Amino acid sequence: MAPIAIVALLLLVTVSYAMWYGELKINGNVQTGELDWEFVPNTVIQLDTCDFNVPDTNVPPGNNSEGKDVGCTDVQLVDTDGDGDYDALNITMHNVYPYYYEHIAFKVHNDGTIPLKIWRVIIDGKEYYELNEHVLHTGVPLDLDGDGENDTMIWWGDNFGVQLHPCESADISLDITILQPAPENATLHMLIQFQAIAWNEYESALPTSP
Ligand SMILES: [Ca+2]
Ligand SMILES: [Ca+2]
Ligand SMILES: [Ca+2]
Ligand SMILES: [Ca+2]
Repeated sequence: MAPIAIVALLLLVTVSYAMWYGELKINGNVQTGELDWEFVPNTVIQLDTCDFNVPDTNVPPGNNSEGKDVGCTDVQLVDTDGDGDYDALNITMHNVYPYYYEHIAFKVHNDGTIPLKIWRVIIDGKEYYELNEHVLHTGVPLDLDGDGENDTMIWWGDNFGVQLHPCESADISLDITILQPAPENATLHMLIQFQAIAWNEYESALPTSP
């Protein structure tokens, strides 16, 4: 081979290698991007705040025909992992009673660099997955006062498992109903933590038997 041809070949190989290496680096960056998300501050909306007087809503609707304001719900955003973003709801229901109903909605935002999914919630230390698919119609029963009987039911709104690209946000909501075994005038508390996962790890990270 003529020396000029060898130089040309070497040049071609070098350019190809540089292009291939560049592509690898780009893919590598996608894989190792930052998984980060937050509750957007000031997006919490609720039916029955404790900040001012609101007539209680009961289920079935119309139970509270006199429009009494007996109970109320306090919602605070908490940063449980100390990364500077809110990731949990601290919910305290004051003076509540069977059939008391509350609705809470908020926005979650992907402030990292890779697509993610809201993966699971942890309520007072217990993990829940795939909330829409498995318990949409039956709800999640909870025993918040620890007497062995479920006293509270949660139904989740949409957007669990939804894919959020960087900078995207989604609305998530929950309905809370106090059940019959709850005592009158109870103060019930729960901490609901949310955890997200990289979009491509979501399926493999779900428990096999929910
Ligand atoms: Ca975060
Ligand atoms: Ca109220
Ligand atoms: Ca946090
Ligand atoms: Ca209970």
